[in-house]
Amino acid sequence: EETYDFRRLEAKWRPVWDELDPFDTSKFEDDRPRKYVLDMFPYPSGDLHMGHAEQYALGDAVARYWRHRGFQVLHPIGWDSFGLPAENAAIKRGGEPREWTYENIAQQRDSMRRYAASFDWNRVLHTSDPEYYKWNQWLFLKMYEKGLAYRKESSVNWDPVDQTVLANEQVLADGTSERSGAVVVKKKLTQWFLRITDYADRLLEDLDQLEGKWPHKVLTMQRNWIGRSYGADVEFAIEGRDEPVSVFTTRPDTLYGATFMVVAPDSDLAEELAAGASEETQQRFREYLTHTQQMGAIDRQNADRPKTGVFLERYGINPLDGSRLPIWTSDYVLADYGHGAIMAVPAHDQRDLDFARTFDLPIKIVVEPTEVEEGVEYDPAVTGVALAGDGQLINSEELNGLTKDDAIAKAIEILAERGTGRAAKNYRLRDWLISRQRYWGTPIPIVYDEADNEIPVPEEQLPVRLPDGEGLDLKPKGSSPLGAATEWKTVTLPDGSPATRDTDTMDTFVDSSWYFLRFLSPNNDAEPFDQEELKKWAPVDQYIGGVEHAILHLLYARFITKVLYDLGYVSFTEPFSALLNQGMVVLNGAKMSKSKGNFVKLGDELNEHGVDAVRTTMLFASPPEEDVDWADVSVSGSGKFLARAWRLAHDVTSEPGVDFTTGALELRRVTARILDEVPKLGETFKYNVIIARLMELTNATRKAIDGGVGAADPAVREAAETVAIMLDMFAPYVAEDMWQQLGHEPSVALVEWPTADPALLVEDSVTAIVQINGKVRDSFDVAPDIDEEEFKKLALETAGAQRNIEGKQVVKIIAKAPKFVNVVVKG
Ligand code: ANZ
Repeated sequence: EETYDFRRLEAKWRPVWDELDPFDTSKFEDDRPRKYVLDMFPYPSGDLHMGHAEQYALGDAVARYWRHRGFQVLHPIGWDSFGLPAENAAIKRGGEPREWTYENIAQQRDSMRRYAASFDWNRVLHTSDPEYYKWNQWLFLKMYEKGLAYRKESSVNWDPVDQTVLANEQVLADGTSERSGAVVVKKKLTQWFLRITDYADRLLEDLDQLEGKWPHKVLTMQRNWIGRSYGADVEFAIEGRDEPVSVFTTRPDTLYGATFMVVAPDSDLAEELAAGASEETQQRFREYLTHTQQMGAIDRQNADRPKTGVFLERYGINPLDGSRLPIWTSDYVLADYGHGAIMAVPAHDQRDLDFARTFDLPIKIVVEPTEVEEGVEYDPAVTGVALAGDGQLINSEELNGLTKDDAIAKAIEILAERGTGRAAKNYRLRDWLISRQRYWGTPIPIVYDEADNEIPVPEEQLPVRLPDGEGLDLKPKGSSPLGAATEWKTVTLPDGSPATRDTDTMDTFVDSSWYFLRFLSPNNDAEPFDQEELKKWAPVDQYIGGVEHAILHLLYARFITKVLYDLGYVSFTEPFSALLNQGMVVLNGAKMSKSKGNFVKLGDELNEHGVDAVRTTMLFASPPEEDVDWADVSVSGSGKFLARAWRLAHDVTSEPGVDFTTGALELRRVTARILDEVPKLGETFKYNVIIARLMELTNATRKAIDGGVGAADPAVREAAETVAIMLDMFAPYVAEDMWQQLGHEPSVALVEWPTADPALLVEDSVTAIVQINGKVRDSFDVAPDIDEEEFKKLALETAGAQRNIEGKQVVKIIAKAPKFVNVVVKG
């Protein structure tokens, strides 16, 4: 065992750790404080890749760091194992999603064990196990009881390739499906929703608690996604219609400037209004509607598109001044925001202005801008730029002279008095659509009687097991494959009458919305999570994962946590107290992908350089939030460093337990500085700096061994032990082997860091400045605790002082030991 060999170390320590199981949280339980460190759990598509390697190197450094700081750490792992990739793989290759899924899990699990991630392997869960998804169903039923799960016919996002419904969150900015890349279209279906909009205010306001603990960018994305705006609902009477039409506006102050109304083409209202129009208009409306439905959601919200629309030959009445407003339909008004209809104020809203200029509709200024320069044209009709800023109300009767904000308040007051409007809030957030017409997911625990009444499956009958996929046609066809599972879907009610199961499955984001709680007691079959364990560990202290989950997963997990709080199951309202987003691993600045041919295989890297070198490289390359460019790193460089570190332990000749205080002072100081600095660096995830410090300490120790100090000096052992304990965060195999070489028992992962002796942190000398008549003439090194007289004497003895005093008379010496001396001379 004379040379460092990562293969030998990996083969040696894996079985020892398997046996020792050092991260079994329950086994090592005591009174120390606790931390719950959670890595976002993986989807089992194939083996681990470079992205996983980055994420788990980071998450593991966090977990190991807190263990060395004296905490009990819960660091669990499981698999997010339901979902489309498994189903699509099964369709492509034949066979069952189940086989593919569990084979991949087995492979990933082996890779993670090799990767030496410090997980508690006794808490593994798979969301596709009935023992897990039973509790998804339980959660659904609890929410159903509270009216938080409901069924509704609605226009949904439809992925024509995967033939399934998508949540709004799964439709990308360009209107395509996050999953298949297909352009998403709208379709009407009866589906299950979770009432997340009831929680919109809390989801928004509680983000304030996370300021400074979550990345700012993520908080902003969540805020924008919820998208709350304040304004008013205003009712417009419609000629020839009994009921008025409500519009939502953030600018009720501009009511006198409304010159037309616009309804969303795909709203029920548009269809109804069009039905009363001429045959020709009806025809144009139908064509326009078809055109609108083919457009992607985001394309539609692009404000810069040329405006199009159809006049519906109907009129609304302005509730303030009674003016007649022509009603148009246009795709820039969305059916599912506000009321799907707007009052258009072209002078003050850009989209309305563009529309008015396209169709030659009147433009009326009602807010005179505050800052108008003499002679500069600001009329929107001329400039084409709407006046969206602050100003003073004009042309607006009782609102005249008011500022924008006062006018908003006043307009709401007037509308409320007359019963034609009220203050209102609006959200971009929609209820969470969870029905999926796919096989590989959690069955929805509802049956329907012959009259289509919803009947929840009684809790004691859970889980509703997913039937065998064998023999089912999984190909997407617009309805769930489970519809063909005749035997499974047909049930008999207690009164003997027949009923049919819901054949859709749940969005897999339901699975991941609460999995962090299941880790607390994954084998409990009486409850979703154990209250005792909950008290000990939850909420998650540090969550680690990719920024791609900034909206979807995190919002849903926050929502479900609040629901569980309201139901009395948990005592906290936010699931993740702190969040860290790791960067990506890229190659030459580009994202790696198989199709681009710039794909680095993790397996190859591990085989060539070893686990420790790959992990160390991942964290040494940059601060964890930044991307790692694999073209710029030196994995073999990391390997060489680890070999040098390992060699230190090998060379130490003193016995364990030797008195460090008798060791060489200079090296002891280096060690003490690192012991002092690393805990602080770790708190802010500066692992790259920690690794650099360990390199310095390794070099200093080598110098001491090969120089005068020698391998037997206690300071050398102290340094080598420090390297071993700290390296455990990044290179667990090397660390464990060093620890053993140094005469200790495994595992180094459970060893607390020693604290630095404060005496060693004190600088042994400081540099003092010598001034003559205020001019710096020399400097000299002194002990920090030097006394004043001695200090003056040494100052006067410096060459610079001597030279400048010679032949002159010293009038005064002003000294501030140990920093400076000023000698005042004359002559
Ligand atoms: C009149 C007005 C005048 C407006 C003005 C704005 C400026 P946020 O802030 O996003 O909530 N709006 C309302 N419902 C809409 C829908 N379904 N589709 C498209 N636009 C809709 O935006 C609220 C504003 O967006 C509302 O205020 C309305 O236009 C428009 F000087 O009403 B406003």
